[in-house]
Amino acid sequence: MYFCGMKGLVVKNTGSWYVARGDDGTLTQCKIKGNLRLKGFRCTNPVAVGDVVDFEPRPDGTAWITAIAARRNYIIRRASNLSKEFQIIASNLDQAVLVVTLSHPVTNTTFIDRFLATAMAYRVPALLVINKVDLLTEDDDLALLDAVAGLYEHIGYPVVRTSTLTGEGIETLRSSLAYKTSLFSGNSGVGKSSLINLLVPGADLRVGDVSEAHHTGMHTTTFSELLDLPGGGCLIDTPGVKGFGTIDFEKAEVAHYFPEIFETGKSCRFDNCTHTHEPGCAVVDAVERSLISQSRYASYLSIIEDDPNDKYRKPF
Ligand SMILES: Nc1nc2c(ncn2[C@@H]2O[C@H](COP(=O)(O)OP(=O)(O)O)[C@@H](O)[C@H]2O)c(=O)[nH]1
Ligand SMILES: [Mg+2]
Ligand SMILES: [Zn+2]
Repeated sequence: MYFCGMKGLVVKNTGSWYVARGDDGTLTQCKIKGNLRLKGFRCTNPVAVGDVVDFEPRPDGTAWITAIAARRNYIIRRASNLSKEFQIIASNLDQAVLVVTLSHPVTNTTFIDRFLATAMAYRVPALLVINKVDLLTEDDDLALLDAVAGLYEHIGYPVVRTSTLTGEGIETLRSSLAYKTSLFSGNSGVGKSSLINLLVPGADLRVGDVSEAHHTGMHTTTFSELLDLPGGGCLIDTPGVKGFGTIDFEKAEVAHYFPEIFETGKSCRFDNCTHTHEPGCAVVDAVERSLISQSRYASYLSIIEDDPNDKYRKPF
């Protein structure tokens, strides 16, 4: 037998199997060879949806993944809160989409800010989708919507307001996703599956699926799938992965991932200002003068206070 290696894109990860798609569109079920390991960190699942891999077909029609092509970027998270093991959620992304809602359910801003900071740390541009805007009808609700959208737009994040019920914003979202590989994330119940069903005809994802709750506990396997957009580009759906705001940042680097805090921090008296207690802190001053949002600053503090005793985090 001659070795006949093939190349493919990983389009599905079930936890025990990966599905690789070859250039001709054929799908092959693959497993990892035991010796395929990632350097630098312990990882329960070294291959991710979005990876380009070499695979070696076996007589039974399945294959071994033998190599992973260098990744442009990737997003990982802890396998569980206290775990030292990591899961790669997806790789080679053009953007990370976070779907949020301001009611039913309310997405908390710390969750949003951690997501945005983490995406930036991984050098993946983020897009914020505010879904269920049809529920926002009272003046107060509309003012809140404008305030939240305005806050993130002002910082530089693209924001799309959508409703899967009325169709508002769906075309705008469609064009923001065209020709790109986008990770789709968000708390359960915000309408991810509903949005994907509109964007990917035939996706047929279950809507209002409460069983997702079972996947949010400890030691869950990562199930993700790449779905092709009809006009070009694709979405990576990761049911059970709400977000990825749980990586360890080095305290001093957190401000780098809050663009407005980073910009303002250039005017602090001390170069190594943590924007907490130092005299002459331009950030604290800007928060007091409402030039930086209270909620963003609170999120910043919550991240730097995460685990002060943590050792310097190894670069992944
Ligand atoms: N009012 C309203 N409800 C929505 C919208 N999008 C989704 N829903 C509802 O929200 C619930 C959760 O939707 P689903 O797509 O399963 O959310 P997921 O958990 O993020 O995948 C379902 O009952 C949907 O019908 C929307 O734009 N407006
Ligand atoms: Mg869903
Ligand atoms: Zn400062």
